[in-house]
Amino acid sequence: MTTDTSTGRRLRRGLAAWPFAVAGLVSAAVLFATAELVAAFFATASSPMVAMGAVFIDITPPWLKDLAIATFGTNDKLALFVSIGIVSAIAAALIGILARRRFGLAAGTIALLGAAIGASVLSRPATGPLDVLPTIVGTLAGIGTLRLLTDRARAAVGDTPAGAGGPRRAGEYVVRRTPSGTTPDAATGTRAGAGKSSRRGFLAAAGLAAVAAGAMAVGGRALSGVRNAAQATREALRLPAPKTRAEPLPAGVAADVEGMPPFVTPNADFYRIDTALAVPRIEPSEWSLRVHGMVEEEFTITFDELLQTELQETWVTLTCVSNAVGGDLVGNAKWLGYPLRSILERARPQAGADMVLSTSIDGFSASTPLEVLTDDRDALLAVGMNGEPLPLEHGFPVRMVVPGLYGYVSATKWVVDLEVTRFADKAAYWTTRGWDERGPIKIASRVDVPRAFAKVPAGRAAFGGTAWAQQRGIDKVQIRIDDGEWRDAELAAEASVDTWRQWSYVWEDATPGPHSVSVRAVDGTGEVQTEERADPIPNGASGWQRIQFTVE
Ligand SMILES: Nc1nc2c(c(=O)[nH]1)N[C@H]1C(S)=C(S)[C@@H](COP(=O)(O)O)O[C@H]1N2
Ligand SMILES: [Mo]
Repeated sequence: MTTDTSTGRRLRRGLAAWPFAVAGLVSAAVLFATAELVAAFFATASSPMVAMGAVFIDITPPWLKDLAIATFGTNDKLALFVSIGIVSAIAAALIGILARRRFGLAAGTIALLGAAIGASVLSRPATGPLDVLPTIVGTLAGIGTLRLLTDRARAAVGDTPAGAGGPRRAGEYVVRRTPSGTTPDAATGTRAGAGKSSRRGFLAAAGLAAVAAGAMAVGGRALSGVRNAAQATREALRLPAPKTRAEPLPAGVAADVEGMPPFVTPNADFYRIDTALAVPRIEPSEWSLRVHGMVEEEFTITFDELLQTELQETWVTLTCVSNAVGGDLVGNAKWLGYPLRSILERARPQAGADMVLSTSIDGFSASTPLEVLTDDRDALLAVGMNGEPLPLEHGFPVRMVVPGLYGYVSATKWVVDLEVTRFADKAAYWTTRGWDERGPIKIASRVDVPRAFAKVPAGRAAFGGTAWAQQRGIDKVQIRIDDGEWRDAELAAEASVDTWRQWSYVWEDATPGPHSVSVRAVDGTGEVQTEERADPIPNGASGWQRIQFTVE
């Protein structure tokens, strides 16, 4: 029963590589898990996963970011972690296979990758030199594990040390070639000398290391949860009552159509867009905002001081510039905060300044025209959202909310720095990545009911949707069924020019068959939403939404 043709040999040698691939995978798991555990004691961005992901997000070209948001929506970060995981797993398996014959080279490769991860940790805005410790400890643990597992894997497959004087350096191993026909247990695919006990030894060691990695990863998560004082502080925090309350919502702000989104978006359902892989956790007692640049008076304000100001409440619909026509990167909330106008009055901007660069603790920045922050709109340094402190992922403890501008140029979460400057002198995060330095919100309208490709019963069909043009308000919404006439939809009550407005329309005699419905809006200045299609980049999508549905 000799199968020792050269193909058979290659096949068996290939099969014999799997323990090394496993050794590589388990070592990588140990590397990341150890680092995660140690990272619980350092900045969030000291975690290799977080730092690598953050760097990746920063260097992602805008088209890829758009594609990711279009494909995965707000799961884009999960998709990123999964991708990083897959690429790391493949690399780890290959390094494991390399370690079989060239352990030094494999260890060197890991050290090099460790250095690259360390560099990405250091490149994050909220990290210092000590924050590379988790990566260093993790890398050493990873290399150590690979050493142990490689030795056991060699024993398991029956590799023997290279003979002195051979082409390999001392200490390195060669794959043992069994002479034809003498492999005692060829049928089971194992090699001579690779006894069951050494295979078990390898599996036990690899299993143990994998379990240890799992425990460290879980432990690290739990530990950083315990150390997440910000969440506990937020839960205990009671915000003061506003000095100026928001206007109560008029009756009838919600269109009476089944399946419409609520007029006020609950915090838990509010869209989330940011570059932060790990949500920054800022203790309010450690938060302060520095106001500086082209101002007469530079100052710093603490969270307690902010809460003692005359807080104001206001309804504002926030929109993301990446929102596609008909998309849902938009939400409406009641915000509580201190007018940015008042902050800037105190700072007294100098002549020539035309922009405020707001920066978050994690390095994101937005360029907002100075005039927008000093005119009479309700631009807020916000601390509350729908009657609660800001959720951590929406900027706790303090963010900006500016009616009329897309979030990327105005809504800085975890804001810690305001610099009064000039557009000519400074550029914000997305401006350096191909987006316009200014981003006023375009008129938009959307069909929420029916959903695209829905089946609608014949007879009386109810349509409903949402339109927005912050700062100008919505004066009219029109819909068109198939290629018919534009018909005026019924507008629900308006809460303010800064909030979205719902609309409805009843098609009394919906005829069976496939149909489409298009929507367009007119804002408070009489401007009609343009039909011209534009992509989100560089300053927001435009065009009329048209959806297909079937009447049955
Ligand atoms: N710190 C920080 N703030 C940020 C961003 C960010 O990436 N980092 N993204 C902005 C963008 S693009 C938008 S649309 C809004 C979204 O706010 P939300 O996540 O609370 O809905 O936040 C803005 N503020
Ligand atoms: Mo955005």
